[in-house]
Parts: sequence; C-alpha cells; structure tokens
Amino acid sequence: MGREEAGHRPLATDHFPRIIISAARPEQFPPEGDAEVAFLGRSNVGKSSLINALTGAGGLARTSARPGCTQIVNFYQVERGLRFVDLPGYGFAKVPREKTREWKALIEHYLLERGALRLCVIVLDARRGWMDKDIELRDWLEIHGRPYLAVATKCDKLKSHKERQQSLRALRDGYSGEILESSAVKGWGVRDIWQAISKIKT
Ligand SMILES: Nc1nc2c(ncn2[C@@H]2O[C@H](COP(=O)(O)OP(=O)(O)OP(=O)(O)O)[C@@H](O)[C@H]2O)c(=O)[nH]1
Ligand SMILES: [Mg+2]
Repeated sequence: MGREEAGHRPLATDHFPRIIISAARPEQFPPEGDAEVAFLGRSNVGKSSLINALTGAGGLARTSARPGCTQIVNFYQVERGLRFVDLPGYGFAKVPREKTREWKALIEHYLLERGALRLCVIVLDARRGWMDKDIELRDWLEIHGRPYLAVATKCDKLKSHKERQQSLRALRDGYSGEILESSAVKGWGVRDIWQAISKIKT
C-alpha cells in the first residue's frame, strides 16, 4: 500500500514536494498551519495526476486507471508555506453506498472545518464538462463561501476541432466563471494554474 496507507507518516525532511500524511479519518489530519489548496473532482478525473504535473514530481500522488484510487485524504508539502490536499473522488457508482457516505463525511469535514484551506480546485474532465456531482460541489462551495477554481483537464484527449468546440460548450454551459484548461500528460496549463494558486499567498 505504501504511501496510500492510512496514517503513514514518513520522517520529516526539508525535501519538497513530499507527502505529509495519508489520512483516513479527520483525527489524522495534520495540525493546521500552512495555506492549503484542495483538489476535488469525480473519481478518475485526474486530480492526482494534476498534482504530480503541478509539482513536477511524477510519483508523488498515486494515480490509477481504476476509479476510486485515492480513498483517503493525502496532504502534501509542496513548498515552504504551501500544501496540496488530494481529496477522494466522488461519484463512482461501483463503490458501496456506505463507503460513499464515509468519503462524503470525510470531504465535508475537511471543507467545513479546515481553517487553512485557501482554495479549492474543482477538476473537470474537458470531454464531459460540468456533471451533476460537479455542479453540486460548486453550489456547495458557493453556499459555504469557499473560493474555488475550475480546471478542465485531459485536454490532450480532444483531438479534433469539433471535439474542442464541444468541450468548450460543455464547460461554459451555465457557468460564466473562469475555467483553466490543462493536460497532466502534456503539462498544459501548469503555469496558469500556478499563477492562480500564487494569488492566495498575496
Ligand atoms: N490522457 C490523459 N490522461 C490523464 C490525464 N490526467 C489523468 N489521466 C489518466 O486518468 C486516469 C486517472 O487519473 P488519476 O490522476 O488517478 O485520477 P484521480 O482523479 O486522482 O482519481 P481518484 O483518485 O480515483 O479519484 C489515469 O489513468 C491517468 O493516467 C491527462 O491530462 N491526460
Ligand atoms: Mg487520485
């Protein structure tokens, strides 16, 4: 299980980026301190891959073609003063309902209670746009006053002009805010996303 093991706490080091802890329960969340950016989105959408692309650390966040890979909350120290938080993906139908409830409680606890949380990144699949669960999350964040940024990833999968047009339509449908496009595979969008993240520090 390696770094996915709940409660796994490697030795402290000054080396960045590094995992701080994989938490299966709120009691395992690390003490609050540095600003946190949380990555949220449907299972398999590419949250962990995006974290790896942003940090330039290929094996930092475990990725998988199998949805539901990240079932716990992973805290990463990205640089001095900044942490990334990889939250479990939502909306994976094959996960037992009880498990889904557990994850939801864990995510909600983090989003409601975490004072250090400065920005939520809603990760969308560029080919699908806003799906019901994403809209639910967006509404929830707005109601609770949590700032968020929408990122449409896997843009490398849009091969034709027609697919790109369809993607833009789906992303813009009912949403007028900013959406950054990215590809973890190609490294697209990394600079823009960092620019948005760096604003939380000012
Ligand atoms: N082509 C392409 N594939 C990607 C991209 N980002 C992620 N993937 C692939 O999509 C699959 C899921 O990626 P993950 O990063 O594990 O997704 P996740 O959102 O963390 O998934 P969960 O932890 O299960 O919620 C993997 O097979 C990745 O290689 C991308 O930008 N382009
Ligand atoms: Mg993941």
